[in-house]
Parts: sequence; C-alpha cells; structure tokens
Amino acid sequence: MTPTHRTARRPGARSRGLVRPPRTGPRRFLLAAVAAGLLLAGAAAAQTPADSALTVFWTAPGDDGSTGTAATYDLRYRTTPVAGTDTLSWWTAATRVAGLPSPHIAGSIDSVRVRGLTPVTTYYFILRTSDEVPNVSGYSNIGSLTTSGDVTPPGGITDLAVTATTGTSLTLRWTAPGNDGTTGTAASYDIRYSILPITAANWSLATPAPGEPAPAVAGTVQTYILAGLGGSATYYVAMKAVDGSGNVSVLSNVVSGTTLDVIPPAAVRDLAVRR
Ligand SMILES: [Ca+2]
Ligand SMILES: [Ca+2]
Repeated sequence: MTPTHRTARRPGARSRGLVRPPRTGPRRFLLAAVAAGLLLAGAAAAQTPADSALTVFWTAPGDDGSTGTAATYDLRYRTTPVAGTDTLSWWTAATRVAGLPSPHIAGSIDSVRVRGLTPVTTYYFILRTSDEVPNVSGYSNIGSLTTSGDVTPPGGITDLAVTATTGTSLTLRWTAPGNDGTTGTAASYDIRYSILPITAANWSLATPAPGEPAPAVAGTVQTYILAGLGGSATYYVAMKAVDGSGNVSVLSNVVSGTTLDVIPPAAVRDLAVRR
C-alpha cells in the first residue's frame, strides 16, 4: 500500500480540489459532513486503479484537545464493522495504514489516499491521534465506504446460430455483447456443447469448447468453428460472455446442429455372379 496525502491549513480555506466527493451525491451534504469527523471519498469510474483506492480525510485535532498540533496519526481499516461496542477488538485486528501525514495544526483537513483495496468492497476506517508524550486520543467515528468497480455483466447472447455443418464440425455465429450489457467489450467467451439439450441447470455438465475467439466490441458479428465432432450426430450448443471483472452473462439461446453423414456404405465383399 502506498498512500499519498494532501492537506490544507484551515477548514474554511479548503479548496474545491481538496475534498473530492463521489460523482453522485449532494456536495452540500459532503462539505457539511466533513466538519463532523472522519469521511471518505471514493472514485466512481469502473475498472480503473481508482476501484482499489479510497481517500480518507478528517479535521485535525490538536496536541491538547482541539488546540495546538498533535504528533502522529494511526489510521486503521477492516472490511468488517465494529461488533457492538467492542472497538478495541476491531482496532487490534485492523490493518494499519502506512505513510500517514504528520498532523497539521488543529482545524486543518488532513487526508490520505489508501490504495491496494479490493473493488466493490466496503471498508471501515477508524483514526486515533497522539501527541508527543504520547497521550492517545479516543477512537474517531467510523468512516465507511464501498470501493467502486464493475458489477455489470455482459448482456446475454440471443442470436447464436449454426450457419454451416460438416461431418466433424459446426460453424457458429453470434453478435458480440458488451462488457456492461450491450456496451463496451467483454473479456472472454465460454462456449459449451452437449448431446443433450443445454439448460442453465445442466450448463456445468456440458463440454467446454476449445479456443474460443476473444470478444470483439459490442455489436460485432463473430464466428467460431466447433470442430472435432462425430458425424451424423446432433449437438446442442450455448455460450456465455465474461467481462474483465469476472461478471458472467446469462446463458445464450441454445442452438442445435447435426453433423453431416460422411460415412459411406461399406464395400461389398461377397459379390458373386451366376448364370
Ligand atoms: Ca497534549
Ligand atoms: Ca462489466
């Protein structure tokens, strides 16, 4: 974890750039709330390093109560909230944030960017402040926020079709879904086949096809040749798309195709002639 930090001298002087709220939510509320204690600002953009970071900020206390300048901060976090009133147990088991700023004079806004977090995960933070003795403050209020991230799966494929058959293969065609529904680009396909009709329930039992193509941008028509099949047999085929965050689409429509009969009759071996 490699935090960075930003500070300001006085809460009244904090700049627009200092307190960065999430993209949603009333700024008025956030600025009012910052004076109340420990707060967090998350990044809203999906699938970026920002999904693994949160900014924690607070109003600096002093060396003596709310006067002077304290000596050190100790900021810790966990992904579980405090159980009842047992803050001590929470604190003891929590992860300590490295690279905290030195406290500024009472009333300043101090902050730290905490990195290396897991996307789409709720974190709880508590801060304690010490003076030079050290006399240690009580626990701060709990700051909590969920990291951003991609929770939207690719759209389900609805136009999967068999466009050609040979004695050993079926040619498949479909329109690429996106990373999020029908937007963007998914990360991978999972094509499976079976001699039994495929359903969502028996999907895991179907045979994975090898070497699926990489997804193209949403709306692109893609093809794949499912090879290595036996002749004169009916196969059911379906597929799912997966995005880069591991979100999986619903099952596509299920198609079937029958490989061609390429096995000729056996050569006659008992041909005879009579008068
Ligand atoms: Ca003191
Ligand atoms: Ca997605």
